[in-house]
Amino acid sequence: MKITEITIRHLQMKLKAPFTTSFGTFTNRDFLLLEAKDEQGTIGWGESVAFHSPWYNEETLKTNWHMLEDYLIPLILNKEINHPDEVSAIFEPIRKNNMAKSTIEGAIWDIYAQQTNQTLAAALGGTKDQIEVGISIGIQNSIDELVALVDEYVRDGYKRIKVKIKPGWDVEVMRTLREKFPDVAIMADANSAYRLEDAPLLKQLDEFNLTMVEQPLASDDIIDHATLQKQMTTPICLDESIHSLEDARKAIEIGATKIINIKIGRVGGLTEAKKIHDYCESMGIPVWCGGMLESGVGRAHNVALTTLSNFILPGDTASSNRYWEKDIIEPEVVAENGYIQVPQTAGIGYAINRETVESYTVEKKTYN
Ligand code: OSB
Ligand code: MG
Repeated sequence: MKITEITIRHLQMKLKAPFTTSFGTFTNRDFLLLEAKDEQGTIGWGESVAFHSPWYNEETLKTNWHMLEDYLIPLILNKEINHPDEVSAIFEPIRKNNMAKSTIEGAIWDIYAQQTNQTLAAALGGTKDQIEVGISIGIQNSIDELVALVDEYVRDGYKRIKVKIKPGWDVEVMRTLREKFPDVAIMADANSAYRLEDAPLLKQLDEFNLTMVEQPLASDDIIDHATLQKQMTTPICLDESIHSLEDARKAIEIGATKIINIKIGRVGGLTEAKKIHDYCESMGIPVWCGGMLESGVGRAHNVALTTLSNFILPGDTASSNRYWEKDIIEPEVVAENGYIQVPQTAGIGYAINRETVESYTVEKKTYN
């Protein structure tokens, strides 16, 4: 295939309810949507999961647009590509900027799957026809409000409840949840809110039989995570620290992580995500698919990736209607009893509603 035209749109979608992490609160999701067309007219879609500001990692919507416009799109346009796995080699001269790279790579995977007349899931080597999902709940104003939300999502059938924690919203919150929901799979995500000196506090979480604690310490510190893991029985799962197969290998080797959260954008695309998946499988490390409050396009990529065999634990890819009044895909992603049915049409498997896309578009530009 040869990509002959790329359109980038900045979309802004209002979240149904604000989402709060240890870094702050979102009310809107601003992101880039990328549409790529090849010489036969096949269209593929990619989503940048970078946020408006650099709180999760150093990338932002604007740095992604800059990287795409000035470096990545020129490297891709009119180049003969036989397989999406070649994209990472084409991008090798560009360091990091993984979310920007992943945006194009995802669209190329979509085109490749359509041209080979298979689902994106099958193109990746996935085998499941349904995937198990959990849900991630932001920090709430009170424990009572959190308990009410957890109750609602447990009734909805979500297979695992993840709760954001931060200093002052941690041990008592988890204790209450465990008391109220003795049999539910519960985990906590700190988004790097603690330091190794908080180990005595974090160790108290061991009482609550949590499935895991996600990214308690700094994103660039797998060494302290290894030290902490030696002191805790609850498995540590790394999110922000893992940008590549090499990061995964080192973190596993030093005992910093027993489970890995794979996010396609954070690791630079589906090809690298698959490599991490395969390596973790060979090492007996379970993985699950993280979420970045994606629109339907990113959600579709997550669903496809999760069909690979070592995605053993439920991911964060909840129903579209947990986030949006109206998503940009048709049909929307629906979790029923904690399962999402994997779409069976070629490519990402969901149609893009162009009218809805336009209604959320703040800015757009075409490159050819
Ligand atoms: O750390 O997994 C995270 C949302 C935004 C940024 C980082 C994270 C999250 C979530 C929500 O936990 C996942 C989702 O529902 O998409
Ligand atoms: Mg996380």
